[in-house]
Amino acid sequence: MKITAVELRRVELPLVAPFRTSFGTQTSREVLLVRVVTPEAEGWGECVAFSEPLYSSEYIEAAADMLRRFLIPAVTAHPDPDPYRIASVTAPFKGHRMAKAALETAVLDAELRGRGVPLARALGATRDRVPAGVSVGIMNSIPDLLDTVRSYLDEGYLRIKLKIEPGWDLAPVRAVREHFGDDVLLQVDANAAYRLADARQLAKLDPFDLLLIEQPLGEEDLREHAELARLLRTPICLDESITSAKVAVDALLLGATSVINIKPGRVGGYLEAKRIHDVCQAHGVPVWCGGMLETGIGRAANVALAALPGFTLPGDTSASGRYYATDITTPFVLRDGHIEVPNAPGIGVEPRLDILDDLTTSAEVIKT
Ligand code: OSB
Ligand code: MG
Repeated sequence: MKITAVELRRVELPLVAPFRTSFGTQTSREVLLVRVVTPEAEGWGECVAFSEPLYSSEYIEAAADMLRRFLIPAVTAHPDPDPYRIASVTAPFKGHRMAKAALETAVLDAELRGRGVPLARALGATRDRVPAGVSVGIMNSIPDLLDTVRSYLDEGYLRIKLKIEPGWDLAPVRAVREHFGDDVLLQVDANAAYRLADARQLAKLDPFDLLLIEQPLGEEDLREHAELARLLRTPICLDESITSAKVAVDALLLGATSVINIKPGRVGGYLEAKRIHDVCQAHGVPVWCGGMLETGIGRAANVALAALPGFTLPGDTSASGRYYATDITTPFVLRDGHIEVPNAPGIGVEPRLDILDDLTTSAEVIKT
């Protein structure tokens, strides 16, 4: 494989509605895209880092710097930068998994397009559509929340996830259960907003039959999550803490988690994500595909991953319209509560270059 150029492009898309989590409120999404050019094809990767390091330590400016100064030079200097070799080439540079994932995905996309192979097939997908859940932000009031949840259920979403934080946990869960019943697949996500001392408050969620509680404690709090798991009936599902397949195994063996949210960007790419899927599947541990408010580029690849057989719970793989009025690819739509898996080569979608150009805030091409 030969890479002739790599482009780093930054775009900004307004969100259809503000999205509030325990770590902040977003009204638009700044995105870093990586485009890899080879003689045979071009490939795209979306870096899932946000503008600020509030979800994790990574942020867009650092990812771009990392790519420009270390990752792209190391990969393009390699005589044969095969996608399956990228992780070992970038391994000497510590951390920065979201930056590494974006580059690996772009190279993988280019290689698969060159061979005419869809990403879903390359990863071992067994389905042609995936069930869609939706993540519902913290709202200003319970009536606002109920209106929002009602409209998502009307659209056909098959699972609701409520963002929670201290002061917005029991009341929203109770209200949603009271209004929409016990049959709604319901889970909550705290984005690390609690401490182990909050166990008694979190145990009050037990009667509501939630599928899981996502990342109640801090990213590095594996032991505390294991302790909390013994105090709750609701299963714990780690998100932020799971940074690799190795950490996933450690967390499972410690009893810190019994379900895993797989986000390819957080773990360094789709190949590592598949390893987590494989080890969880072998041990009967359910997984689902998380989201980072991706554009159609990142969403296409997530949907391919979510089509693997071990993804037994609906993911945060919502339709494009849940996030953006205008997406940079053909939008993903909800049909019967499901999203169709792209079956064209590579990630299977093309960026709409006119829209992409309009939303681009900066671009740089690194020639090799
Ligand atoms: O914790 O899963 C999360 C969005 C941004 C950052 C972190 C998270 C989320 C979501 C929404 O919950 C996921 C999505 O719909 O893309
Ligand atoms: Mg989460």
